[in-house]
Amino acid sequence: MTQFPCAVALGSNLGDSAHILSQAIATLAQHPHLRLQAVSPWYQTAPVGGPPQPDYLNGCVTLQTALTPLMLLDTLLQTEQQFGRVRRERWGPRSLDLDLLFYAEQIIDLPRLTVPHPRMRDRAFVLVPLADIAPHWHDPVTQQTVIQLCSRVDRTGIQPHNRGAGEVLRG
Ligand code: GSY
Repeated sequence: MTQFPCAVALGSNLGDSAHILSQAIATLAQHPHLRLQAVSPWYQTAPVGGPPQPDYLNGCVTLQTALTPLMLLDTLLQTEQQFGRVRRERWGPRSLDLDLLFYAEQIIDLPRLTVPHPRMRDRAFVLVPLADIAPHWHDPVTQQTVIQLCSRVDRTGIQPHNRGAGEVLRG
């Protein structure tokens, strides 16, 4: 079966975010139809938008899957719910956010899903960790690579987290 390379952003600012992110990645890694490829370092990031809220912990993963984009979206939503995600305010704090950024180099425009993620190009909290693991991924909409997109965003408020993802994965 054809495997498609995908990139997913992770974020958390409620609860023990480092633990939640590492457990979410462990859950995705155990999924029978997902093959985890790379995990970025974590970054502590100032919140963008919404009400006053705590800093986020953000990171990205790349994976391979034969799931369709909507099946992958549903898997990500189920994983969010497993970690207590309750959708309250649109831009409010959350225990776990999983956003599908890229599905190969496909452009997808469905009522439930837009890929590449429509706001990722403005978000340093997505592009900085993504550039660590997929700098040459090609955005099919802008024709820019991730490293090019990353060079255009303001990194103010983005700091490496003292507990990197590798350490979290090792327990
Ligand atoms: O869209 C993801 C949730 N989110 C974040 C986030 O993950 N990180 C930062 N720094 N700000 C955010 N604002 C929202 S909404």
